[in-house]
Amino acid sequence: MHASAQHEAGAAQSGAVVSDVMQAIAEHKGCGTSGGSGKASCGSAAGQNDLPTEIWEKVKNHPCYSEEAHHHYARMHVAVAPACNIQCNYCNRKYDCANESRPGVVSEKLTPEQAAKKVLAVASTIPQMTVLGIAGPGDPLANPEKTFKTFELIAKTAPDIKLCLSTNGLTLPDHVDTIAGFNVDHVTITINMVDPEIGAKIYPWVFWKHKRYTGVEAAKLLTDRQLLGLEMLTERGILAKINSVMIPGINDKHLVEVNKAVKSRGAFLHNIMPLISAPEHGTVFGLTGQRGPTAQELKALQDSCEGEMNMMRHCRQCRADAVGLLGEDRSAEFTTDKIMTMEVNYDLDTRKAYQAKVEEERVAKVVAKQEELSTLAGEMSDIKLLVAVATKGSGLINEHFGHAKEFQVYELSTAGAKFVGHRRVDLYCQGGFGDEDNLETVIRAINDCHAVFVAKIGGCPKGDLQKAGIDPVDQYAHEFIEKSAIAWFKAYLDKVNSGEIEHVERGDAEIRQGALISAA
Ligand code: CLF
Ligand code: SF4
Repeated sequence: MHASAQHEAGAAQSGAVVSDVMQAIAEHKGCGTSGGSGKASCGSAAGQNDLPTEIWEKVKNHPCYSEEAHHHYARMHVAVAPACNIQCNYCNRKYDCANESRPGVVSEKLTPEQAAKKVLAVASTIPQMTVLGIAGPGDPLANPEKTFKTFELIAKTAPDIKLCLSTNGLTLPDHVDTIAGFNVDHVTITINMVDPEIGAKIYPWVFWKHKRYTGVEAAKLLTDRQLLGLEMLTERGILAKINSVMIPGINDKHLVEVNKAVKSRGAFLHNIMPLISAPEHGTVFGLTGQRGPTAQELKALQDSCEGEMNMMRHCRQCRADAVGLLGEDRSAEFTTDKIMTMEVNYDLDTRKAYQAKVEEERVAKVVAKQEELSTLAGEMSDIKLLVAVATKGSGLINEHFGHAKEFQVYELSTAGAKFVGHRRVDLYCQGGFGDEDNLETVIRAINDCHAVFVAKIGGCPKGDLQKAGIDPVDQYAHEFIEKSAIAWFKAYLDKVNSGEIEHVERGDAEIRQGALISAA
C-alpha cells in the first residue's frame, strides 16, 4: 500500500483511534457482537468489562480466540506431532487429529527444524500470520520432545509469533509448567464429556503410563486429567479454549453440562464443533452411520451455552498443516520441497508495518458498523434472521458468488449483526457454464438464510436463489459486511412494517461433510 507523508500522519493519528475504538469494542463485547445481548458471539468477545486489558491484548490478534480478528489475521500449523495416546471414535489415524482438523486430508509430517524453516517462510510471505499452532496430526503432548523443540526454535527466530497448542489433555498436567515456560498463552483442550458413561461411547481406549485402559475406566481417567489440566492452565493465567465435538444422540444434550464444568474451572472460550462423519473416513462413527448435527441443531446448542460463556462459532476444523486466514488454506504453497528452495526474508519491521495497516482497516470497519447500528435505534421488532456473505476476508463483501468456497453467516436483529457460523460449499463457478448440482449444494448449505450478500453474481444463479426464497444482494459489493447487513436489515424491517413484504421463517440447512481442499 502507498505510504505518503499524509497517510503516515493519518496512521499516527489512527494509532490513538485504534486504541479508543478497540476499547469501545471491548466494552461492547467486541467482535461480531450482538451489541447488548449478553455474551458476544465470538471467541474473544473481549472486553474491558469482561476482561483485563492484558487478556484483550493476548486475544485481539489471535484468529481463533477473536472472531473479529479472524477476518484479518492468519494462523499456521506445523504437523510435527504424529503419535497419539488415546482413540476417539471419530478419528482415523490415517488422517489428522479430528479434534482440531477435519478428516479426509492428510498433512505432510515435519521435523522441528523443517517446521521452524516453514514458519519463517510463511511469516515472510504472509505478514498477517500472527499465530503458530501445533495441532497434530496426532496429539502434540503425546510427542512432547518434537512439540517443545519446535516452540524453542520459533521463540528464538520469530519472537513476535504467538505460540498455540491443541491437545486431548491426557498428559496436559505433566506439561503445564513447560508450556508456561515457553510463554504459550493459548491452549486448547478437546473435552467431549465430563461423564465417563458418555465418554465410554466416544473413547474405546486411552494409553497412560505404559498401560491401556478401556471403557468407563478409560473415560474417567481422561476426564479427570483434562479437568485437572484446565485448572492448572487457569492458575497460570494461560487462556484455555475448550473444543467439543457435538455428536447427536451421544453427547449433544450433555455438552451443556460440559460447558458449565469448564466455565467453572476458568475456561476462556468454548468451541462446539459439528461431528464430521462419513463411511469413507473409516472411523467407528463413520462406519456405524453416526450422523453429525444440522446447522439448526448446532446453532441451538451454541445459543443455549452462550449465556454461560464466550462461544466460538468461526472454527474451520482446519488441518494439522493449515496456513492462512481461517476460511482459506494456503498450505499447498508451503510444501517442504517449496520451502527448501524459498528465499526467506523474515523482517519484523515489514510485518509490523503491514499489521498497522490491518489495524486501520479494523477500526474503519468498526466505526462504520457503529454508525449504521445507530440507525436501528428505536426499532421494536422481534424479527431475527440469517444472511450469508461471500467474502475473501478483511470484513468486506468481496467475493463473487461463483468463487465462494464458503459463506459466512450472520444473524440480524435490532441488536445488530452477529457472526454465527460459516458454511462450506463446493466451488461453484457459473461463468456461463453453470453446474446445477453444485448450485443445489449451495442452496442446501444456506437454506436457512433470507439473503446472500455477494460482490457479483450471474443472472442464472440469481434467479434460482430467488426461486428458493433467498435474496441475492450485490448492491453492497466491496463494502463492510456488518454495516451493509445492518443497512439491508433496516430496509427489510421497513418493508415488513409497511406491509410490502411478509416476514417468513426459513428452514434448516446442511453442514457440509468432508474435506473441501485436497491434500497438498
Ligand atoms: Fe491452531 Fe487451534 Fe491454535 Fe487456532 S486452529 S491450534 S486455536 S491456531 Fe482455530 Fe482451526 Fe478451529 Fe483450531 S479454526 S480448528 S480453533
Ligand atoms: Fe485422533 Fe486426535 Fe482423538 Fe488422537 S486425540 S484419536 S489423533 S482425534
